[in-house]
Amino acid sequence: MINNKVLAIILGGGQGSRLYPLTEKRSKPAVPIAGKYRLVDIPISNCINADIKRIFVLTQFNSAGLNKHVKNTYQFSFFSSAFVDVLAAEQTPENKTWFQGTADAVRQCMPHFLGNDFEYALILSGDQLYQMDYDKMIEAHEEAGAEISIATIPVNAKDATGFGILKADNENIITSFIEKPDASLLPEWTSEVSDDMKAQERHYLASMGIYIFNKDLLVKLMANKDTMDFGKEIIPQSIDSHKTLSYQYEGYWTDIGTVESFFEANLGLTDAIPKFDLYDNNRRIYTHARMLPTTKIAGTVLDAAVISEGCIIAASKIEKSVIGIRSRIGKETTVSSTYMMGNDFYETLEEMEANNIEILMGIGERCVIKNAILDKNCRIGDDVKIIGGKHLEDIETDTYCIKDGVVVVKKDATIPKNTII
Ligand code: ADQ
Ligand code: ADP
Repeated sequence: MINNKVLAIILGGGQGSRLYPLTEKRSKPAVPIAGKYRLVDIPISNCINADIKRIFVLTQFNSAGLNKHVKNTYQFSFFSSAFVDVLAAEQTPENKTWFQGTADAVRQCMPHFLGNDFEYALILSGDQLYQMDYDKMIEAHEEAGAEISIATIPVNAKDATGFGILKADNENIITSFIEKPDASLLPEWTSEVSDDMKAQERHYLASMGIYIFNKDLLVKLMANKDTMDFGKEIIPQSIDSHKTLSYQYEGYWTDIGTVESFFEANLGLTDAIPKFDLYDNNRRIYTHARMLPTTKIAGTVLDAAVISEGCIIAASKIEKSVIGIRSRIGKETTVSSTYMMGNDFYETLEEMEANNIEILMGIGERCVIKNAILDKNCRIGDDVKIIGGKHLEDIETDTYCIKDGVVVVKKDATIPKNTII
């Protein structure tokens, strides 16, 4: 029973500034992904699939959306020890500040963890898209007699400077580690990798930011109040004195911590065979069971479109786009290369009349939307053109941002009719 031994700790995010404006009104783990899920569903589902069901989610600030989502989704039997608890940074007489880094987040929450019986702490990032069998990683950790294990993946030179890079011996024990090396240092950091990885020029072994720590060691390391970060301090300082295993993974894994990578990962789901497999019987991704009605579509050409439940669509064309729950799209509108997150609720006909709403939730008629992310509950008027692209400069207005060429319409924003972005 792995669940008895392992406590999972999901690092739900610092300030979340790289995902702004998606994190303007919610904490990072609550950001909607893939039409009907939230970021936090990914690591939680990976845990549940590995029979790890005692899970803490650490977040910088509490958001009603995150708490409600976790409470509504992860309900376990009254007689089971399973739980998913959100821990937000809190001011106490000992701690007057927010989490100062990943290790500080874990340190500040240690009293909550130690109230549980466990042998291993599995520390996970909250902003990665992947399906990994953590139970196999725990087995490898036990077999090697390691005190720390780090999940690792071969990456190319371009990506290597953004990760912790390491070298391991023949037994996969880590011998050296450098956090985010300068490009000039890379030649010293290549590793022997499989032919498949070589063919993709992935010569560097990167930390995936997924760690197993033996409980006693974690308690000891957390007693040092000067270390704030795992990648920058704890890991490089520990590898010499504590047996640290590199657990190599070669499946699909991507960071979704920036607007650009988040956008690419979502649109990747429209591929004929997406790298992230939501249709896997054994590695299911869980989310809030909303009991929504089916989607209704009239006169729309759909090409590589991922459409969630409860939508009402009359668009002329939707291509290479992910359309979130309860979305409404008006007639003669075309949507391409766009992630529309959908709506939290339906406006009733009475509400529409009583409030004298001019622009309904969703996208109006005769619009053209391309290279955009539309956050929840936004109202796009008729005849609006939003066409993102790399030629656009980064800007921010009250209702939208442009980041890396992607136009991000903010949550609850209204874009008046005839607007051209
Ligand atoms: P980064 O991803 O740059 O590198 P970091 O910004 O510390 O590291 O984030 C790690 C995870 O912790 C993310 O999910 C983030 O949202 C969360 N996090 C950050 N600060 C937090 C805080 N104050 N409170 C709660 N959660 C917080 C790390 C490692 C690298 C490794 C990459 C792999 O340091 O060695 O290669 O992850 O992505
Ligand atoms: P999700 O679908 O994202 O899992 P819910 O369906 O539980 O979440 O609810 C989404 C949010 O929308 C909730 O916070 C709910 O209170 C809010 N909501 C529901 N109906 C309305 C309404 N008529 N006006 C404003 N907010 C609403």
